[in-house]
Amino acid sequence: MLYPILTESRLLSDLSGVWDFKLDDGNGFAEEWYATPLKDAMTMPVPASYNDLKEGADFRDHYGWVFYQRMISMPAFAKSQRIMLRMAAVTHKAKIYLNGALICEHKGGFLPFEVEITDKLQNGDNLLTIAVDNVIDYTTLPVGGKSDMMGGMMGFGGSTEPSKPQNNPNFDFFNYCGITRPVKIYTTPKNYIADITVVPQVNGTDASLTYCIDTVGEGSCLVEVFDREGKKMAEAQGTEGTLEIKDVTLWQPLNAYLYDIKVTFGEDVYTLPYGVRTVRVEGTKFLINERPFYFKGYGKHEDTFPAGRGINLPMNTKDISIMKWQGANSFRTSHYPYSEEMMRLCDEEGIVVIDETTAVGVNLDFGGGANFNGQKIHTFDKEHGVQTQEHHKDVIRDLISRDKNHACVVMWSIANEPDSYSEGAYDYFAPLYELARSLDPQKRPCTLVSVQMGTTPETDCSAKLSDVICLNRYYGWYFGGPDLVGPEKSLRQELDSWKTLGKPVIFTEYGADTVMGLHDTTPVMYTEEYQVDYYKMNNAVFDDYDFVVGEQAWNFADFATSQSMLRVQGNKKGLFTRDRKPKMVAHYFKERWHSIPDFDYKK
Ligand code: BDP
Repeated sequence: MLYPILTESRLLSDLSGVWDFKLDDGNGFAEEWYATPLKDAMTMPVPASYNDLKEGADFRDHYGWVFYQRMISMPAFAKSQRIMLRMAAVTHKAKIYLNGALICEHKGGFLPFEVEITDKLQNGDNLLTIAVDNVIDYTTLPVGGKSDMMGGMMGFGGSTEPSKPQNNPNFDFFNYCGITRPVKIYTTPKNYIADITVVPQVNGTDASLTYCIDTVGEGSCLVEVFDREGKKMAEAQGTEGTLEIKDVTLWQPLNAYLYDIKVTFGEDVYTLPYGVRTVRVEGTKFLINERPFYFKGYGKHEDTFPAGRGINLPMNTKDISIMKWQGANSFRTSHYPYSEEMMRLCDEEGIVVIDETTAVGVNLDFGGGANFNGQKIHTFDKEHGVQTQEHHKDVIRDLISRDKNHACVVMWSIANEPDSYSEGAYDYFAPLYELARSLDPQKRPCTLVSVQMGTTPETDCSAKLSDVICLNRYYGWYFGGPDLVGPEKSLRQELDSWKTLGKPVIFTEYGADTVMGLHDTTPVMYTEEYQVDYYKMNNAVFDDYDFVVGEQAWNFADFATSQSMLRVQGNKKGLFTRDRKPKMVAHYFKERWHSIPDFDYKK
């Protein structure tokens, strides 16, 4: 799916601004709130998560639908064109109404969808209503549990009956929702470019790009490649073909180079920024441009105050600047696809990305199996377990369709900490890997991010299915700690067992909650000193194993999550605070990462 841009043939209008807004009181649909201007509406910015923008727990923790509304109209000169309404992310479900008529529905809160409105627009003003649902359950991704997962982590299992219906995230981040990314209108000519796919191949100093242009209607197709100075480097005719670039400048981690691929089809013109690089796994090495790469970075969140998960362009820019300050080269889009703007920025800035789906919480073992009111239900139990596989496929389709051309994306993460070790896991995941591999034109490596639940290469289906083994491990935090000697031993034992697979291993999470400002001469848990000792122990072990090809700390920054006794106003495992101030450990990592080269770290 193409990112909407303004070109010589396409008009683009961003509907960001302050919209009318109302929480559903249970009567919204029956009273057809979408059909007339909302009564007693409050103001609400789009895009943003709404939760932190007005006061009170009832507002923040609202369960169910909300309504957003505004007027739209199109200039007469645009009416000869094809007019599209495009939502970049509505969390988690959306119903779109135009002048009271339902024109589109969508499930899944982190990927774009669009609807043609050419023939639906009236002259003059049109009432646009977007109803948004935040309910998560066993059919959604992320998964909502039957009872409180974080409470379960304390060992109490289940909780007392809540006073009203509420979401129980089966994951550790706040269930922010709303219209979190831009809503845009764009036009195309009636004959138009629907999609562009480009696959790079590098031969010595040259590259050949195999391309395929999906078009609708009649027209001839021209594809041209320009370098940064605007010099034409290659061109080809037709909707399929090859573009040969002599003396190619490769896209490199932290040394990005983007060409412009300009596609002209009849009257339609679209320009795609494009980095040329290769990615593959060989033995225990992760090769970018045929050189062994070492991942230094983090799991992140899209989480800032007060926008919640709402897009925050300045913070994205700041985050990448901090990453470079620290000597990092990569991150994982834990635990959902990030905004298209962030992906474009990573292309531009040379940040390497592991691109994750919204599949978090596909695991009913959390909280000691606290789900289903304390009864142990198998995650993949046909009747009572999760019912997410079909939706999971849709998410993979939409994610790859959106991100397939990004140079920054080097691997797909099919899920975070799923139950990949129980009966039914292989049958659930094997088709998903197959789908991802068949859809990705660049055939990037695929992984899932493994949970520390006694999973071993024998029990974890990731061992068979993944090209790279990604481990989330908390030796010295949830498992051991404050003693670090025992955990170190266990970590080494575990790595010895993964060694036999002959695949590369990346630590995609390891970390310790740390409240900025807590200090002690003898480190105790939650102090900045303990966080440093924790990471020193883990990193020393990683350094001893040559098949460990990456370390991504959990988390880049502190972030909001559900309340529990384990969370001190949020998850505090950040190397930085939520407002991006460095904890002591940030300086430790800065020194470490600047001394580790991006390539050829481990021979
Ligand atoms: C892992 C999850 C991550 C949590 C983290 C933690 O993947 O989402 O935030 O643990 O406990 O299990 O901090």
